[in-house]
This record gives sequence, structure tokens and C-alpha cells, in this order.
Amino acid sequence: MINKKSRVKDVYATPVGRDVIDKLLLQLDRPARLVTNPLVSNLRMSTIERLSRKQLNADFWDTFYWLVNLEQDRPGESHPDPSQSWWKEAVFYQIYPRSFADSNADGIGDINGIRSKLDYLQSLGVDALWLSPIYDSPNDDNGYDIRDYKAIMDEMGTMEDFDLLLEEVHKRGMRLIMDLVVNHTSDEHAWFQEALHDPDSSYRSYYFFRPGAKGLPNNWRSFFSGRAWRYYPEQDVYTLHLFSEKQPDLNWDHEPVRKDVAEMVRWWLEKGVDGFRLDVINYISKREGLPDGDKTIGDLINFIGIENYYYGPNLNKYLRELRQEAFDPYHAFSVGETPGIGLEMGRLLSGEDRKQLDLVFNFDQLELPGKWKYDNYIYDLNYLKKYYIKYHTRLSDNDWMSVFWENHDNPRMVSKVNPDPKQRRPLAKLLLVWLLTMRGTPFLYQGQELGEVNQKFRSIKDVRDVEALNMFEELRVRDGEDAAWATILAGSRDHSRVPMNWDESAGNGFSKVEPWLPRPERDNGWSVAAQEEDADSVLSDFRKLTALRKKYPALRRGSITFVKAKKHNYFAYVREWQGERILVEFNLCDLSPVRSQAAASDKLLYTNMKPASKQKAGRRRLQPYGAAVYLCS
Ligand code: TEU
Ligand code: CA
Repeated sequence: MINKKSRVKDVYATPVGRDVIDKLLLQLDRPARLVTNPLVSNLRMSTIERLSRKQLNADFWDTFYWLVNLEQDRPGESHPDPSQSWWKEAVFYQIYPRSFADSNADGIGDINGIRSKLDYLQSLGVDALWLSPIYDSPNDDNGYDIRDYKAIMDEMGTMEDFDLLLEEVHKRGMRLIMDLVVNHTSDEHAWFQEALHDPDSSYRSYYFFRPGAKGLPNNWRSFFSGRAWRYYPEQDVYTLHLFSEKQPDLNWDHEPVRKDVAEMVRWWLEKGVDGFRLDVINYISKREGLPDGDKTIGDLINFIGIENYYYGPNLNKYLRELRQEAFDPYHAFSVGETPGIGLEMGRLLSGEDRKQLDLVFNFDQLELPGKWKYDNYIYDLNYLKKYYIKYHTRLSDNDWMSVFWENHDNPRMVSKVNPDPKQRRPLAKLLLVWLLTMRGTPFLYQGQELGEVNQKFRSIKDVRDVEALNMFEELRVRDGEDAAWATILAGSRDHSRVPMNWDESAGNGFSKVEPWLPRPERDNGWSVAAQEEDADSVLSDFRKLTALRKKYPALRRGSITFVKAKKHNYFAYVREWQGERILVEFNLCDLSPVRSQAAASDKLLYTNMKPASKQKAGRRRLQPYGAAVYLCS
């Protein structure tokens, strides 16, 4: 057990200790050697407590030791025979159904719209589709608030439409995974309605109800602004909601909840669904007694209370149970969305020997240290380089990682790195080379294959996302309208939720009527139709890259060795498999060329660079945002 007598190095040697310290250092933008140097690493925790007593009080340390001692297991350092599972070689394509394709002219994307684009998806060379939620929902959070897990949202179509879609996907040799949102339900779900209106209902324990008389149960904040408790005056009760007021959290410590969730998962897997992405799955186990969050941690991480539920005491047990009860009987795939989770915790949640999740989404790569999504700043690709080098240096063959930097909750990466339209094409291609050649399983988000960028939303009236609307309200009161809007514009999730750009027509080929979230302005020449005509388009190059990945097993299964890792603005690695060696290299900046490390005899397989004139072999150079893939001789 770690306690005040332990030394810093003892804490850093524990998976949670290392991740918590690394997360603090990341937030404070401090190097790891600050704690790994001999002087500090041998200090007793009691000394650290004394030295930091002005900033960190006794409650902080109680919580710290509770968190660090939660996990007694250690990630597996090797695996006798790592599986060659399909999902380790697959390219996943995430679809946000509301914004993909509208088949019945109501301005909202739907299932038949997706089915009408399956030939396009197959032509991309992707292997599996992930659908964001299409279940019955009042759409307070665009489907991530589910009213009926076994029914399709009216706007999305019918169960027959879904069954036909699944059949058509499988006919094309692709797979389909659904989104499993079981940290919370909609407040309109039958379970919650019965629980709210009948205190003696067996569903009362499905949620976190607390008596109104005792006042606010704790100081936890919601991710969608405001406190995490909703008060119901008629019933004089509070209920917990980490997200919107219409998304009450499920109490997973109540076994019937786990049983019902497992039964529901089996119901969809019985239909032939190939697996699930599990929404904020690391939040399902809350600390007993739901104690107040620590202010210091809350201020640092923005969400007070998070330390009490982002890696809860029963998380690993519940994931193992769900795997045994529901996923394993169908050999189904699972990827967990685990915001806040560190590298070591991620290994404990998804290591092959752990029999819990197959993969996790870790989000530390999405923002520079000390920054968050709503900060307006230029993202430096050298940090993304450091992130993947750190991961691949620490992962073992018991681990496999997801590779992604876009989804329906984040702005577009091209715009985060460089909003200059002149750089859009080479930069978008560079990011796709990285996504499809990095060791791990790539997850592409719709539009990334087109080099999509952020939207020039004009005012809060252009935005629809509950997270942004709630935050705007809160910031407007505190900082005034302009400052509030600037913040929302920097990080709004709606940047990635505008309709898919299928063609150059008025409705972009998405819908014949005004879409639910209009694009504020046209994006001429970047539609699928326009890029299909251009052999040098981002779309055309995406297809070349998925074809390369299919042709060369080194790009799917190969080991990874980094080249000149310390060279700023240069990123390169060699993927190797059974003697096949492929060098991938990048110029991470838009200013000056950098020297290529490719040998004259290396065969160029792909580049996003214009064939430069007299470039002597062996003295190749990478142009700004240049990327190249070579088959090494
Ligand atoms: O997202 C959880 C999550 O981490 C993000 O919401 C993130 O916290 C937020 O965007 C921070 O800025 C999942 C889904 O991906 C998201 O769409 C849902 O809104 C959320 O859970 C609740 O279901
Ligand atoms: Ca529609």
C-alpha cells in the first residue's frame, strides 16, 4: 500500500500513481524528470506533503492515496501469443448518422442515407463502420441520451431499415459496430420515469436518487456546465447526471442494471452486430458515498469530482463481467471511450490478458499540455509525435492501441494545426498517412478523407450542441457575449457535425432541404464529387493509402522503430514484418524543408509532395508538410 512513508519512485511505479502524476505534469506542462530525478524520486511522500502544504491539503492526499491504492494489478509486460484479431488490422470509419446522408428530405441524416452510400464507403477501402447512436432518443444530446435501447430513433428510420443496412454491410465484407451508451440513459427512459414517480419502484436503485431534504448531495460538476445534480421539486429528490440534465447516470453497483445491460448487448449481437464502442465507459463505477470532489484537482482538470468516478473501484470487475456475459459468447469487439484515463490505466482496461476491453480511446493526444478543447491555439504536431513515441515505447505485445484524433466531439485537426487554406491539402494528406501507417488500429471520422476543416460559425445561433449552448450561457454571464462566443467558436463539437459534403450542389448532396445544422458557408471544390474527379485530391490519396495498407502487411502488423526521434519537426518510423521494411517520414511544419533519411535504393510507394526537380537520390528533402512512404531495399 502506498502511504506517506512511501517514496515518490514507489508511487511512480504504480500504474495509477504514474498516470496521475503524468496527468498532473501534462496539465502543468512539466517534464517527467521533475519526479524521476534521483533527488525527488527518493523523497518520502510525507516530505512532498510538507513541501506542498500551501497548494495541497490533507483531503487532496487522502484522495490521492485512495486513488493510487485502488489498483493492485499491473499491466502485462508480454503475451505468449498475441491474437491476430481482425480489429488489429482493420480501418474503422466513424459515421455521425445525423450528418451523413438524408434519404427522406427532412434535413436529418438517417439509416437509408447510410445504406445509399455503402458503395462509397467500400470504395474507400475501410473495413468496419462505427455508427454513433441511432436508438430511440429525445435527442437532448443527439442520441447519446437513449429512451429505448431496442428501438430505432424515428428520425433515423425503422428496425427493418437497420437490419437491411447490417445485411448490406456484411455483404460487402465490412463490419458494423454500434455505440453503447450505458453510463446514463435519457430521463425519458421507462426505467427512469418509473423510478422518479414511484419511490418504491425496483427501478429506483437503477439511478442515483438522493433526498432533497439533505440539500445538494455533493459538489460534482456536469460536463455540460453547472452542477451534476437535478432537483425534482414534486418528488423532493435529486438525481445525478454527469452530462445533461436529461441524461441521469445509471447505478452500476446495482446488479439488475448490469444484467439488463448485458441482455441488451446480447440482443444486438444476436442480430449480427460485430461489436460496440462503449461511451464514457470508465465513468460507470462511482466512489462509495459519492464524496465531494477535491477543489485543487477540480480546478486543474476543470471538472470537480472527476477523481471519484473516472477509474472507479469496480470498473475493471464490471468490464470483465460484461465481457464474459455478453461480448465473449459472440466474439464481439469492444472499444471503450475512456476520457481522462492515462497510459497505464488504459493497459489495465484493454491489455489482452485482462479480458475486459479490446481497445480504449485515450484523449491526451488531442490537446497540447495545459490546454483544453475550448482554448484557441495552434496545435504542434511535434507533441503528437511525442505522444506516439511515448506510447509505443511503453506498450508491450500484450497491448494494442487505437489511432485517432478526430471524432464527433472535437474540432477538425487540419484547422487546429494550420487554418491556412494553402496548407489544407498537403496537411490533410500528411495526417492521413500518419493515421494509416502508425502501429495500431486507425479510426477515421467522416469527412477526414476529404480534408474537412472547421466551420466559420457566425454566432451562437449557428450552433446546436448542448455542451456549447450550456457553456455559452455560463460564460456570457461571466465574461460577456464576445468572449463567450470566441471560446465556443474555438472548440465547438458542431465543427465536426455539419452535413457531409457529397457534391457541389446547394445542399451539398446531403439533403434536398435545409439541414438540421447548416454549413455556414460553401466549401467549393472539396466535396466527394469534386475530389472524385481529381487524381491528386485528398480523397484519391486516401484510397491509395488504404490500398497500400492492404498490400503491405508491415503497415498493418509490423513492429515500429522510430528514426531520429529527437529531430524537431521531423518524424519518421520504420514498420517491419517478416523482412518487409517500410520507412514513413514527415516534415511536421510549414516553413522549411527537412532532409529525408531514405536511402537512394529505397522505393517510393507514396508521397504527398510534388515530384521535385533535380533531387539527387539519397539527398531527398521533405517539403513543408511533406510525407513519404518507402519500401526499404
Ligand atoms: O463523450 C464523452 C466526452 O468525454 C466528451 O463529451 C467530452 O467530455 C466533452 O466533449 C468534453 O469537451 C461521450 C460522447 O462521445 C459524447 O458525444 C456525449 O455527449 C457524451 O459522451 C455523453 O454521452
Ligand atoms: Ca432524414
